[in-house]
Amino acid sequence: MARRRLTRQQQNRVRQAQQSVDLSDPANHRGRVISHRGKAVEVEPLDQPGDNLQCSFKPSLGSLVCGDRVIYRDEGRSPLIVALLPRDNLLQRQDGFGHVKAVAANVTQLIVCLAVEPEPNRFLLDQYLLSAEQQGLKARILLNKIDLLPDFRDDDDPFELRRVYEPLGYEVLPCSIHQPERIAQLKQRLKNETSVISGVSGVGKSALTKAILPEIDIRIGEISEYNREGRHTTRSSRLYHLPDGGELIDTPGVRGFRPVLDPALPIGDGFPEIRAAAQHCRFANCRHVNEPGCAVRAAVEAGKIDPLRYEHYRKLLEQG
Ligand SMILES: Nc1nc2c(ncn2[C@@H]2O[C@H](COP(=O)(O)OP(=O)(O)OP(=O)(O)O)[C@@H](O)[C@H]2O)c(=O)[nH]1
Ligand SMILES: [Mg+2]
Ligand SMILES: [Zn+2]
Repeated sequence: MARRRLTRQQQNRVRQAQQSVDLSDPANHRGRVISHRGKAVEVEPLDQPGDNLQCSFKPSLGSLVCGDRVIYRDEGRSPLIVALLPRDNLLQRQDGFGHVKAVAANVTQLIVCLAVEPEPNRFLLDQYLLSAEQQGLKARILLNKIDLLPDFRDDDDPFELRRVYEPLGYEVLPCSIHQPERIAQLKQRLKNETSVISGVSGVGKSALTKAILPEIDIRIGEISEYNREGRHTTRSSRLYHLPDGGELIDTPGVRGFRPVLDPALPIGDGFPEIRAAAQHCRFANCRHVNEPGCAVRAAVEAGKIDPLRYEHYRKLLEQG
C-alpha cells in the first residue's frame, strides 16, 4: 500500500528546516532520535554510535519521535537539533482525549504484542493492523506469556488468532520470556528490521526487550496479583540496537489504540480480505454496508470473511 503522504504543511516545514542547514558546516551532524521525553531528546550520533547526547530542539520542528533522523548542531554548549529529515513513515495514535501521539518513525515492521493475560482485544488488534497497512509496514502478532497455558502445544490456537489472521498474511508467534527457544524465534523475526513493539500495558513488551538484550537496564512492571492489570511502567518509547542487526523500539502501553487514519485511503483497503473481495462488488465506490451486489457482505455471509473483522471494519467506518 501507499506510504502515508505528508501534508503540504509538513512538507514545507521539512523543506524549510533543511534549507536552513548547511551540512558542510563541521558543527552540523546527523543523528537518530533514541528517545524523547518532555523537553529532552536523546540523540545517537550517526558517526559515533553509542555516544548518545541529550539535545534540545527548535520548537519550530514540531514533535520529534523515537526513530527520527535529525541534524543537530554541537558547538560546545548543549547540542541543538536544527532539522528533521523526511520520514519514511510515522506511526501515530489518538489517546482517549483525541490528542495525536506519535509512537515511532522510520520503522519497517510493527509487532503487535498481545498476551494470554491481559487477554487479547481483537478490536485493538484490528486497529493496529489497519494502521500498519496504511503506513506500508509489515505486521506480526505476538502472543506472549504462553507459559501461563501449561498444556500449550505448537499447533494449539488459543483465542483463534492463527485461524483468523494467518490467512491474511499476519504471522502469529506464541512467545514467553521463560522459553528461550521462543525468544530465539522472535530474535530471528527482528533481524535486520526496525521493529516497533506495541500493545496494552502489562503484556510484556519491556520484558521481551530485556529477554533479547539481557545486558540492558530496562524497567519491567509488576503485575498486581489482585487485578492483573498493567501499570504503565514504560513512560516513553526507546530504540535499542540488536546484536544480530536491526533495531527494536519498546513503547509505553496503550489503553486503546485509535489509529490516525489517512483520509485519502479507504478503510477497507487496510483490511486485506475486504480489499480482495471488494474487487467483485457491483459498484466501484461500494462501502460494503448495504449496497446491492456487495461481494464483501456476500463473503461475510458465506463465512469467508471473519464476522468480527467485518464488524470492526463497520465500526471504524462509522467512527471515521
Ligand atoms: N508469565 C509470564 N510473565 C511475563 C512474561 N512476559 C512478561 N511477563 C510479566 O508481565 C509483567 C509486565 O511486563 P512488562 O514487560 O513491564 O510489560 P509492558 O508491556 O512493558 O508494560 P508497560 O511498560 O506498562 O506498557 C511483568 O511482571 C513481567 O515479568 C511471560 O512471557 N510470561
Ligand atoms: Mg514496558
Ligand atoms: Zn461492497
